[in-house]
Amino acid sequence: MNYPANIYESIKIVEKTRPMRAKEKFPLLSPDDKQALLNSFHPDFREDTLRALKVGASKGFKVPHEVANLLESRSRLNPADINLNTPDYEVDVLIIGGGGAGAAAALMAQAEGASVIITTKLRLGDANTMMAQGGIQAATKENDTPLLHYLDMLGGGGFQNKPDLVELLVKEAPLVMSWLESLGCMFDKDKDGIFATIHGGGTCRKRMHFARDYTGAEIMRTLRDEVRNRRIEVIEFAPAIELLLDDDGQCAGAVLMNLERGTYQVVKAKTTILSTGGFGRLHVGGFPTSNHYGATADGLVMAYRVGVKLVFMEATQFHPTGAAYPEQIVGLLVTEKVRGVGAQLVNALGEQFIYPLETRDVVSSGIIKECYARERGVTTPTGMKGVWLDSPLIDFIHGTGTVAKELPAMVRQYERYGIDIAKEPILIYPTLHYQNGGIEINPNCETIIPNLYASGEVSGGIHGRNRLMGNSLMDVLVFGRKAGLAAARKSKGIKIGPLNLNHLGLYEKELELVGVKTELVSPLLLPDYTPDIRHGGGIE
Ligand code: MEZ
Repeated sequence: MNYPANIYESIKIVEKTRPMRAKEKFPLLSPDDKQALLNSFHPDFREDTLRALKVGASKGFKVPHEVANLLESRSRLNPADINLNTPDYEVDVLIIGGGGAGAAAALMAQAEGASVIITTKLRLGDANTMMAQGGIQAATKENDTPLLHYLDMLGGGGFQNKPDLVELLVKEAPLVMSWLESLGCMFDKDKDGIFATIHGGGTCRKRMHFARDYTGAEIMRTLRDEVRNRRIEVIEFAPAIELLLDDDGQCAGAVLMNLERGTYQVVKAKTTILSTGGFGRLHVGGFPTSNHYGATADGLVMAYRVGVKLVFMEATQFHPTGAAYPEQIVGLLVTEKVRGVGAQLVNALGEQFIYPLETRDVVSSGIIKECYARERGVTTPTGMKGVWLDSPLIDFIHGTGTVAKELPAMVRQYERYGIDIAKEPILIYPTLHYQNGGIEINPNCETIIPNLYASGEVSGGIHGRNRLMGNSLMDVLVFGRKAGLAAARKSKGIKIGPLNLNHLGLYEKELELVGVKTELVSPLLLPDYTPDIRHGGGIE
């Protein structure tokens, strides 16, 4: 690769310090030092990141400005334009979202005997599940237990996670691995046929199962095939734009919008599951993102209008290693597996500055500090700063060919731009990766609105303030399955009354009462591309 001179010079320094660093283990931070680092450098703690919500069930709670603006905006719908008396579809379980959580919910709901529709904004499988790379956590090994997994999750989440949700995830995780295998999902195995596993950040055991660095794609491929094989009805390019209630205040389905024609369709449903994913494409704090284009917080907006509560929305996950160079891929994920198999984080002077497998919030804060407080980052031609992820160290330690074998997706991502990551380090900076918080649920995935369920990234509480690697893929499966089962069972004894959209008028009134004047309409559906993300959320 033809690098600009400053980048090239810095690469030479990284190469020089590599043999010495290969023997060096950077010490873990003490709990106090971690907290101090977070307080000073994590974007969640910047004064200008959050603001209190003015209306709704979580009025007074602080959320990122970008989220607050969307929650306090107007509906796309004029209820007078819709005839709710003659629904286009009637179904037991409506699933909104075609990612991992939605697909898992659909499979379980159908197996329970319910009629099921999945409706999705883009295509089935266009979701963050597909884009998760490095692995999925489950305590399947002899030296591991669900209890250790539980403790790691609490440690990662700042000991604030909802314990009953964590318990469910860790206990069901090994079973979910067997379920995936039974559906044909192919994970990497050791020579003896046992799952290959590595560490992720904040894990006390090697619990990360993977399919090279295409783990999410392999899982989503399996689920998508299964949904198709079982002939579950999927309506594509048809985002839900509002939830429906009946006169008893029960959730009763949704209004869909045909993305191509702009026309509406009404789905009357006995139970409704929101699996719409997260908010990465809101570019909270001006950060680039690793998320797919549909991650625009649609589920949060719709659910907030019918009265759900939100939790942990003040905590956003910035994945430590988003691409910082070349410009064309800024923000794309550079999987944590790169560190899991041995790469170190190194500044412009070729020095390690943080243990690479601290939890993500801590590592990201360390990188921001290194770039902006210690000024030991590398500046790209557009002015973005970054530090090195020393990928060639992997082959240096484990032998030539390890990078090619373990990280084929990463190799491809960079070879398009003439960069050989087995020979040249990767320039990275934190990227917006995950919505730690979301809709409050119980272990049955129920929200406080009767017959409305939520699963996957749109829900909150499982990961507390900070999720660990590989627990999102497990979350979408454990809670997707749970939501599907619970909603299907509930739908058997339910009667839904006449449909209404009265909550829209009530919400508008609430906005007016507190003086919110806005032209913004939501759900956003697709990102609004003019934010200035060139500097990667830097703090200059
Ligand atoms: O869980 C994740 O976020 C994940 C697997 C990401 C990654 O770094 O690969």
